[in-house]
Amino acid sequence: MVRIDAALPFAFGFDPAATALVVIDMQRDFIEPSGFGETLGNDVSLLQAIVPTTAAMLAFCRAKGMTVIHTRECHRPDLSDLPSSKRDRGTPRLRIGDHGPMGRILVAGEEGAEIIPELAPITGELVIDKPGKGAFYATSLAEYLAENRISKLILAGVTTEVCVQTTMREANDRGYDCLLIEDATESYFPEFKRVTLEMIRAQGGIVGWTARFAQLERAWHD
Ligand code: TIU
Repeated sequence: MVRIDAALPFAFGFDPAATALVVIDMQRDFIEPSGFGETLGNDVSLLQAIVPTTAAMLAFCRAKGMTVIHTRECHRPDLSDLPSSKRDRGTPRLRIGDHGPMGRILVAGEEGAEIIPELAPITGELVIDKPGKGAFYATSLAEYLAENRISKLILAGVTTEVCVQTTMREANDRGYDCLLIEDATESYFPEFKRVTLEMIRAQGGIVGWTARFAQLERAWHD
């Protein structure tokens, strides 16, 4: 059992054999210029700041033999899993499925939908393609976790208040204890990240826990 005493709002304990690291949507479309994130009007450079910490955490969890799962927000090439409400929302420069410099925006198999090379999955790691913001909606994630007897999740990735928070809430409702790593998640809106971390751990951990990567590392060595 590993116990992070410094986690908020109180200590987070977990059995590494029954815990998975879930890295959410660290894709070129969100993190590099000319992808989905930028077409929505965001400054994607903000997200690049968490890449070194996320890479270090990935290496650490792999070395400890933990289950690692990656997700990608993307759609089938025929867009049959893309509701018109999602495609037609707002006035982006390019819409999902349109051709951009990294291929078709947020479409499976295109360059932009790939996970950035620094965080590329390795053999044996599950990669979940998801059409929604949450990783449980219309995916096999719940079945995979049950089959592998996973009861707790450690989360990282982007963006904090959109896909990460939605996934964490979906998991929390399904009975998973969830820990979000503060310096391995980021938002295009720093204020949204700050308040999301606060709302997750408010009311006695209504959605779950948060901690920094160094606190996770230290807990393992104590
Ligand atoms: N726009 C935004 O902040 N996020 C998304 O659209 N997807 C994810 O968070 N992955």
